[in-house]
Amino acid sequence: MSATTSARHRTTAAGPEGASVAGLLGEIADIGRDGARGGYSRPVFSTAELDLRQWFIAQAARRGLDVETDRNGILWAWWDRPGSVRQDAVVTGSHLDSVPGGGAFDGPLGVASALVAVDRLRERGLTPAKPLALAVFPEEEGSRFGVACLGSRLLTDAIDPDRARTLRDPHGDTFAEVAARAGLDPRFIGPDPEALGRIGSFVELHVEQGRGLIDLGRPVAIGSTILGHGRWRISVIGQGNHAGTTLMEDRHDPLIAAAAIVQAVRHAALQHPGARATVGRIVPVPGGTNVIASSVNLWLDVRHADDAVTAAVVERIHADARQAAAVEACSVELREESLSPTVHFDPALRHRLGELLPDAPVLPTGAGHDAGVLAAALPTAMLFVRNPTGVSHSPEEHVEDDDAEAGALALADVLEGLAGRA
Ligand code: HGY
Ligand code: MN
Ligand code: MN
Repeated sequence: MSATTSARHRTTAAGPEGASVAGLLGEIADIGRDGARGGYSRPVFSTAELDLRQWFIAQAARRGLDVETDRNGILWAWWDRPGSVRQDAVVTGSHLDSVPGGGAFDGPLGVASALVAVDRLRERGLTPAKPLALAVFPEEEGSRFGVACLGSRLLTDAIDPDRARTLRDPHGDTFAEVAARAGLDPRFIGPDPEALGRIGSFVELHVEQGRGLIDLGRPVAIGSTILGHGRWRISVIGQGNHAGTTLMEDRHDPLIAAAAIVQAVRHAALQHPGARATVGRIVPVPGGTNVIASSVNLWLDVRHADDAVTAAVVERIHADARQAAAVEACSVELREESLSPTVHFDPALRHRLGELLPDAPVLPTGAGHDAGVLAAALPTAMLFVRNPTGVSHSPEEHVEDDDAEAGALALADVLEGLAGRA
């Protein structure tokens, strides 16, 4: 695949009648189930996620959409009149990759709702005046290569392509190697001003990752802001040794320091109202039951509306980490892996959505999204759909069928309002 063209996928007959969001999600319900963790593990370009991509391509083709894969692995399914110029397009979509042991809705709800919104608009007899496109972004969760929203960051020149190519997954495979196996040419990943230039506005529908809509008793909300957030890797280096032959007083055990650091993370967050800080992943090396680790890697996720506070929390944690390491005669390194400032969605677009969905409340989110990355380059907005558990990044994440349909209908209203009728 060359830098400019991209793989096209054949289109066939018109779409299915009466597809529902729940029905579409039911079609993929067995893809990527994680028997060990529960929920779903669908890392980008894994067999599971590739199967989901093929499912989307088939669903889009059944709707007569013109599907292409771009240089960064983003899928674009176009609904426009033959020969029309693809500019000022109204784009909607989300992602299909998941966190380890994630829920069924984070990402796929937005993709399935986009397909059903096309069905609803077709049933209304709509021919959109502006080009419409459905998009699927790779590696939104950053679960395999560590950088969230990698696809939309590449598209918008928000990450150096050389850095992206050399990102490694937990098995040591680089993004370049894995992307090549998925059919991309890693030489050409990177900024794509032509693809970006086609988009007039982007609206992402997503399961709400919180309890706002439950408490308000509404099915759908409009997004206002995305909380600033970043990821850091903390490495503690000690002395690997034998668990049985090393006296306690002779140990330099990085896991001891790491345990203190995890506690320090909670403490630092609590010192700053509104801050959120998490260690969700900790990996001792080599990781043997009868082995004192030689080093430990922890990944830190810190979020706050004020980027200066985020920096202060990280600095506090870094100072505590150095102290904890020193006590155990270990050393510590902190490395920023990604940082996203707080995003305020485009006010004019948000106002327009408010006109189109007058009953929808406006809610912030603490979760990052591709809509947040794209916001640096073009007007973006989000819709959230009620999640009765309020839980996400867990198998307990849920959306009731009726709310899912309400979300798709709201998305259809937004797409029609933004794209207009030809
Ligand atoms: O981590 C996040 O906020 C998003 O779910 N990727
Ligand atoms: Mn998501
Ligand atoms: Mn997520």
